[in-house]
Amino acid sequence: MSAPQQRLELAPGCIWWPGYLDRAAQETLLAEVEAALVEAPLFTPRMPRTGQPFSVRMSNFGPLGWVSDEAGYRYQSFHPDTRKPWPAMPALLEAAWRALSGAAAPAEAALINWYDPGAKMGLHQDRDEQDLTAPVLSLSLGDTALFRYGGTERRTPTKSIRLASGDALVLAGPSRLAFHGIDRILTGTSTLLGRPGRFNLTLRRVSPP
Ligand code: MD3
Ligand code: FE
Repeated sequence: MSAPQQRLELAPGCIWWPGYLDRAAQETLLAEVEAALVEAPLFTPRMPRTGQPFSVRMSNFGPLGWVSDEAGYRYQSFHPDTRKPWPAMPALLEAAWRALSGAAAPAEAALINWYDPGAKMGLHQDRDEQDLTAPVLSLSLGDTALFRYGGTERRTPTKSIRLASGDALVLAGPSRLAFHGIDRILTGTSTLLGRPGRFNLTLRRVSPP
């Protein structure tokens, strides 16, 4: 986390910190993610009602984890396949949350998103949290992603940026309910993982303060 830090406000409340994690911090975080995935393997979320699988696979750190299946989107304290509690939140994530979120209460969930080359995430809003006033913090590892964000209505025009390994993005205030998604992964853009693909870690406060 000792890289030179530049803060860019892309939209009101949408703050981008390119290269927030230096290479050593990215390697530390990657090792924590790989260790967590032994205990809490990536699962394939499914769309509510239709059961259509996501192309992104997921796991979580922390007391609560985001899951999705035919029954709906929700936070729960255990892995949907193993039924075991999620692995503990790594110290590095707690530190990034304290440094960047501005939230008084700790994050409760860190969603791990895994993008194989070809995976994408359609334009959506994050509104499954009871506390919609708390910011969201995203950290990227591995190949660069083409990230798209708009406004609080689906028809608002969108802009795109490339989220690279080590980048942090904070979504607060008016940007907290902005539509956003991942159009594609640009393979061959990072040497961190030693294989194509991308992890995104998304930290959230779920319960009211
Ligand atoms: C803008 N993840 O997990 S991170 C998600 O790269 C999600 O995996 C994407 O969207 C990913 O829900 C994007 C950036 C991000 C995360 C949360 C947001 C942008 C956001 C919440 C509100 C607005
Ligand atoms: Fe999202």
